[in-house]
Amino acid sequence: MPTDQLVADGRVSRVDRGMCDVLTAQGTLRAQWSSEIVHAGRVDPVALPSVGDEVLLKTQGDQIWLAQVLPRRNAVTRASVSPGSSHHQVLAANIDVLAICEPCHPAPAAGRIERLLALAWESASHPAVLLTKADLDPDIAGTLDLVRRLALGASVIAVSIPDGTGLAEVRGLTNTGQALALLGPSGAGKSTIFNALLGAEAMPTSHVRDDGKGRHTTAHRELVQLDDGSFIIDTPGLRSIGLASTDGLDQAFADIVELTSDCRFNDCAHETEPGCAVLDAIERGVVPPRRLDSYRKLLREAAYQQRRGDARLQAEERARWKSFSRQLKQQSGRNRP
Ligand SMILES: Nc1nc2c(ncn2[C@@H]2O[C@H](COP(=O)(O)OP(=O)(O)OP(=O)(O)O)[C@@H](O)[C@H]2O)c(=O)[nH]1
Ligand SMILES: [Mg+2]
Ligand SMILES: [Zn+2]
Repeated sequence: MPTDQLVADGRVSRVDRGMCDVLTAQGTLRAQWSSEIVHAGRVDPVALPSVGDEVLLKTQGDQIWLAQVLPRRNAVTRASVSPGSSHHQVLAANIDVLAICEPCHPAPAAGRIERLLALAWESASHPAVLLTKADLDPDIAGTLDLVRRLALGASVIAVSIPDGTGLAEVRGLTNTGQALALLGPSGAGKSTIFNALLGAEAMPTSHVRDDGKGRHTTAHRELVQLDDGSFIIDTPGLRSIGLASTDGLDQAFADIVELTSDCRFNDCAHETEPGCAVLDAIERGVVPPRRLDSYRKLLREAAYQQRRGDARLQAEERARWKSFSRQLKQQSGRNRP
């Protein structure tokens, strides 16, 4: 009898330090990370299992081990928040729809939506904007119109849990086997939507503070499978989220990018140049000046993060080369007569 055998494949539903819950055909199994996984995570934390990952499990005696993380179709990744590290953090893996939750009340934050849209495009998941607490917005049609103009190419849905508005549309965003992740600030109503879709109070929710801020009620990421076979992921409220690369910005700001091809100068910075199509659109009220500022700010920030990431990759490459040449030297020393 082999002591080491494959038991199941499945999808990671929750990650704790060194352990994962995995949804499998045999139900939810709790698995410990194998030493290979721990080692890979030391080299690059991005390799560690994340909610949404498809994984292989093995048993050894009574213990279930997470043996392998299968290649990801995509990952929602944010730039490291700690200044000392240039490693990125995977928020969720294999995500088909990234549902950006933004409360209508008191007012949606345009800059935050734009930032998360860039994150969604960068991860190659389809972006949706869920305008939550629509029941508290006296002009929901106006809010929808405003957000649709800055969320080009994304599904924008008004959601209200007390009257069930928008829930069917949210359900319609994914098919069997596809995954939708809820992302947004604390208090936006992510867990309330998660519970409503699931039809159970699986995640605790809590009132927002008097200043309108959430209480960071959800502390871990959690994936569940709905009756229709799709997966949904609840996440803790985002405090800050850095873009790891500039890759999603062209799509998030497709209107501005398209205008730039009409600028008189190829290297137009859209600041004071004559014949600038972007400035002209702002003058005509087609593009709000806030949106150009937002694009510039995110571009600067993401370019910086990308450079940090590239510098880390180069340093790792150099370290690998050094260790390889050292090995060669040792070997040729040993082979000497
Ligand atoms: N009026 C109204 N209130 C809502 C709606 N959805 C959520 N809320 C309320 O908003 C508050 C925050 O909801 P949560 O679901 O806990 O928010 P969250 O985004 O999960 O917050 P964190 O877990 O802290 O990130 C709760 O008091 C909810 O009852 C809605 O559609 N309408
Ligand atoms: Mg929550
Ligand atoms: Zn220009």
